[in-house]
Amino acid sequence: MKDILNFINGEFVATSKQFEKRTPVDDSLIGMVHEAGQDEVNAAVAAARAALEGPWGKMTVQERTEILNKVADEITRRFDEFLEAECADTGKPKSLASHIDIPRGAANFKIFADVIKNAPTEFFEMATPDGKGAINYAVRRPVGVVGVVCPWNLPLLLMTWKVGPALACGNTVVVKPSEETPQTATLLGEVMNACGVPKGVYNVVHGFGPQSAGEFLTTHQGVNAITFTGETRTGAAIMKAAAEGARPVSLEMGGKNPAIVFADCDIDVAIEATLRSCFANCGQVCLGTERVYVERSIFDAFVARLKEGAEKLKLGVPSDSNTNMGPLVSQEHRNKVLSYYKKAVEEGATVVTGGGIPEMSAELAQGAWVQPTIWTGLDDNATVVREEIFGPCTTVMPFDSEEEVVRRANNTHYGLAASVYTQNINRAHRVAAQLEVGLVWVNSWFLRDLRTPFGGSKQSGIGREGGVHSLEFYTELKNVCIKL
Ligand code: NAD
Ligand code: 6OD
Repeated sequence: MKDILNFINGEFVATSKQFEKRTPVDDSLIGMVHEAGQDEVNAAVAAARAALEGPWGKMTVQERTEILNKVADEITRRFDEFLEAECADTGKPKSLASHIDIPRGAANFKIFADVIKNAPTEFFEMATPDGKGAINYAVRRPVGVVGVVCPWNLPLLLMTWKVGPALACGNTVVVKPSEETPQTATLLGEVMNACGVPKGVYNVVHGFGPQSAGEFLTTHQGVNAITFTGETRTGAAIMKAAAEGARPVSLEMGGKNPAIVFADCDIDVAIEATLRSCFANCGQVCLGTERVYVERSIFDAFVARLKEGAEKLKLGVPSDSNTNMGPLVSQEHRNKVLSYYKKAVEEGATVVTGGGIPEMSAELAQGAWVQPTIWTGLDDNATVVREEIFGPCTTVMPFDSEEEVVRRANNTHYGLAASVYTQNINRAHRVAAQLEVGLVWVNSWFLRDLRTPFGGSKQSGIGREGGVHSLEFYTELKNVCIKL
């Protein structure tokens, strides 16, 4: 059994208060997580401040980005250890994590090292009454100590998506991983030390949200900016905490993402992408689809093919290369998802497939397994059509016109992502333009170019990250005006 420690000022730190980390595959104990209290959070923030004012803050962009490229290479060299830790914490299949989570964990350091090296700033010449003129130029400076609060669904990917650009821009960080997925953030501490990242630049404090490390970090006045990924309700609490001291926030939050399937789509493409968007990572992807609108003339055929695909998914242990669906992250989350499965039926859903707990072998029976589930027969007011479930389930509903489906897709407080399936290029542009979301995929899903803006509208987020947009959050842009 492991001790999963905090990482503060380049050292692994144990505490007297610990909590269990169990794997959702079979509920066996992986290790004890050492919870950071106020003292450890204070120490982490102080270490981050000292590193900012010391070696990290004094490095050139070239020196810093060379180190970050080494970090990426070291993650890749220790790929199997990261894979093992991530799959044990989350239960996700290795086939998935080895293509998405771990490679992106490394890429997030390389890409943002390149972005910061290549991002220009503005320059303006101006005329003045004395005829001599003035020049203006902008320079980027780090915002300071950044608090990074992370969720459990793509732990390494989503943490490095923030830490990569924050460090590239010259900031220092204190990371609060999800209590459900503590391991890879700690492992990254070893990588930081091995690559010569100065102590205090990257710190990890473990614990929960309220009255624990999450709250201690976000209310700490030594933290200059907070970047958060997680539920909308938590984001609102963090925004309140950040108001004290008027500190900036970047919030990536929940979604209730629609897929819109027009009759003129390539149905093979639509089915393949919708199966992924509904069921990949056991439905625990913020960008995942939980509402599928299908044009009435192809509705029955689409539902039949989606059902066939869902029923072919192979639930199993992460190490089995045939597994393409793992358990949910925890028993607690399974209870939440199952309560929605029950609610759907109470509100009149037809269960096309799934709807309960699958039969697993005796050794996996204590795991957090649920069946991939498809409902029809619900209208837009049903609870499972309105609320984010974050499980492997979706409602499929027919529509009759483009105007109708756009209105229904937009009828939500969320605004993260949408997918549109059509071969009519005019329709693709027209519909994409009208959807009230931060991200639209046409004939695809979760196809990511890290140079592009990423984030949600409405209650799905505040701000954009990705490419130069990350620089907007992780740097202060300062204008220097020189009178000639
Ligand atoms: P969560 O909001 O419960 O927890 C996220 C993090 O916040 C955890 O580390 C938690 O300990 C911490 N936290 C909780 N309360 C806090 C508080 N009061 N102060 C400070 N920290 C606090 O989210 P989750 O259950 O880990 O993740 C699932 C949610 O995340 C879903 O809603 C999903 O849509 C969303 N998500 C969004 C994106 C995106 O990019 N928009 C990406 C992934 C997940
Ligand atoms: O790909 C990314 O950069 C990103 N932030 C993905 C978010 C997925 C949500 O679960």
